[in-house]
Amino acid sequence: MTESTREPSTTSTTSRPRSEASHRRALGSLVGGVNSPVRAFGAVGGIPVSVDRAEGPRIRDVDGNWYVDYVGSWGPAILGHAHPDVVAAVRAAAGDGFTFGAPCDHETDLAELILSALPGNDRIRFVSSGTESCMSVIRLARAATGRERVIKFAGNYHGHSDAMLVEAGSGAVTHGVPNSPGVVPDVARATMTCPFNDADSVRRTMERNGDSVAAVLVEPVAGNMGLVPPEPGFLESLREICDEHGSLLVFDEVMTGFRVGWGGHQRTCGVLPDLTCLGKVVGGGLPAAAYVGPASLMDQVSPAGPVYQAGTLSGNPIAMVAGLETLRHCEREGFYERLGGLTRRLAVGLRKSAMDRGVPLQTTSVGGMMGIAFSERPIRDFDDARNADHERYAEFFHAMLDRGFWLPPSGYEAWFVSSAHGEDHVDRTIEAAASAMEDLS
Ligand code: KE4
Repeated sequence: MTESTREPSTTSTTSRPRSEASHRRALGSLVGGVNSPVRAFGAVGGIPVSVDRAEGPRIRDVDGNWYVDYVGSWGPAILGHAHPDVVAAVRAAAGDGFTFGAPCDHETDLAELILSALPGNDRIRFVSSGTESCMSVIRLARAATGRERVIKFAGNYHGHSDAMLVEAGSGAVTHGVPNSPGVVPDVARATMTCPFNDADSVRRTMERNGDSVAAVLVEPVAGNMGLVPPEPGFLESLREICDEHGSLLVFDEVMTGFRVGWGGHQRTCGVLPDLTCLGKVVGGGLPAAAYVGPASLMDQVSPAGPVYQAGTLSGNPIAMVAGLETLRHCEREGFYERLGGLTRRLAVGLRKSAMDRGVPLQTTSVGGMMGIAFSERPIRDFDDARNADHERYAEFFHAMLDRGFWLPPSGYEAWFVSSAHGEDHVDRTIEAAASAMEDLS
């Protein structure tokens, strides 16, 4: 998840006076007026739109405008917003108390369901965010291997822990340098970055550093530089390379877990990681994430083992119930076939609209997630993603917002379709996009 630094010139033509007032007020107390940077519209310009309600596939702003939503709160809303079954389950659980700070069967219920979807894993630890999941997994990998270094991929985002806020130098492999003030250079140096879809760069890195690399951490389908699927053989090569050098392979499936299919991409691609990070969908929209692995690794985490990790609200009973009810819907026969078909319909339709108008647009979909890039050529890594036309994306974003469609406010983000979307929503989106593309400069 990386935002362009260029200030786009585009702003929406629709006035949203209440959103503007909300944002002005928020600026007086919330840093940047938001609680997560991407919401601030930095990559697309204009005033962030404030929301007061969402239902099914739609979201409503404080000026009363409804939009077909393709952000889905960045992935969690896979059933759409306020699904009645999830609302009912959360209401019932809330009546029993919000948090106990003690073991609760809801945690074990969700744990067993998730582990049933990820064969080869028999332990899970719930945390409250994807950042915590990825941060904890790195600590565990370092403890389990006795090694310090980690390899990640340019354009992959694993939350905001220090070790993960690392920008590669130019080109292929380099020792990491911090890409945020406050990240200690020594911490950043332990993180090396390779180009996504370039297994040879990982091989070269390992040949130089293999005996010090604790883990290779990858988004198996990259969703933080637009949507970039792994090329055939890339994940298989990472598995082989890790086996050769005794490093752990970690799939960050915070976004892809239960989004691209039941379990995650590892079920689809057949490459099994040593450890897996989960988040978003598994909490059903409430704060819950997890990391998963075999007992041989996971039982090294406290209190079963010496690797410390803890959390006041970890396994929060209401979040567990929301996750359970959500996954029970996802588990139903045909759920992912329908979701994947709808998402593909959208991707194909947008690309055709663009081609009919001579607009260079790449679209990709994997399961219930999709990506677009205004680019002459397909996006295979972060350099390609950065070279796409993000100004044109910003124009398109506002043109679609004005037409009642809520896209991610950054060309580096993936789109998310929910089971509440129907063909009519998708077809109206394609029509609106065709009209919006007519207006692109
Ligand atoms: P959180 O700490 O935001 O729950 O999860 C971090 C994370 C880890 N791994 C992957 C693959 C992720 O995509 C994320 C978070 N995703 C972003 C959107 N691309 C969250 C949106 C935001 O930062 O506001």
